[in-house]
Amino acid sequence: MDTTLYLVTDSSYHTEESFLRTVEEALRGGVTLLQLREKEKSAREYMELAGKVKEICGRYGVPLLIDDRVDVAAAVGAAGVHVGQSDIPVAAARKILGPDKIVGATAKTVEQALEAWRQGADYLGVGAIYPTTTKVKTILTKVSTLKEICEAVPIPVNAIGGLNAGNMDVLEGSGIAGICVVSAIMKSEDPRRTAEELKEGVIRLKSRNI
Ligand code: TZP
Ligand code: MG
Repeated sequence: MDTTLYLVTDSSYHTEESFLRTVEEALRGGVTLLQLREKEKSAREYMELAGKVKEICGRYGVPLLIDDRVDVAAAVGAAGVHVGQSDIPVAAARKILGPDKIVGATAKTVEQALEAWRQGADYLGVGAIYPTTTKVKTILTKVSTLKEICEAVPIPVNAIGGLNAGNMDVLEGSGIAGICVVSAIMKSEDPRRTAEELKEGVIRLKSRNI
């Protein structure tokens, strides 16, 4: 699993065709991990879309994770699931999916990060670093907290929230493994180019972390 450039999707302002095209262009541009995040869809609709996205991800060798729904992840044979603080706990997701699947978790404090890691999380998403236009219940997380979390757990930690190629330098020295983005790519006119720029930026940041 490589969390360098982790695309979290939002299909709400796309037709299915433009959504799938955006996903594929982003994968062409170098996205390394992809989470299908659907808040409005029924389980059936979520599954149908997941099947289509999984086929595209498969062609680019990129693991597909499903947000919130462990049942949907299991049913479509996704690579794993991402759970937040109000979703089923990491340990329960792990129990259902087994040791070989990826279970990621959201953490906003060092305590939440340690708990998720102890329960078997494979990576953490931490944020929001900046205010976000994406529909989400979140609070801002200081970069200092992000750094403390990176130091506290031995698993990859990704920053999320309002990140784009022009504002990610605040993450320098934080110890992140990568970034998660939604709108930077999903709302881009050229998702492939945007993914390339973001990935270059993250790789540059990480090289300065050492
Ligand atoms: N969790 C914290 S911020 C966020 C999530 C899902 C949304 C990030 O979206 P964007 O568009 O990259 O700000
Ligand atoms: Mg959730």
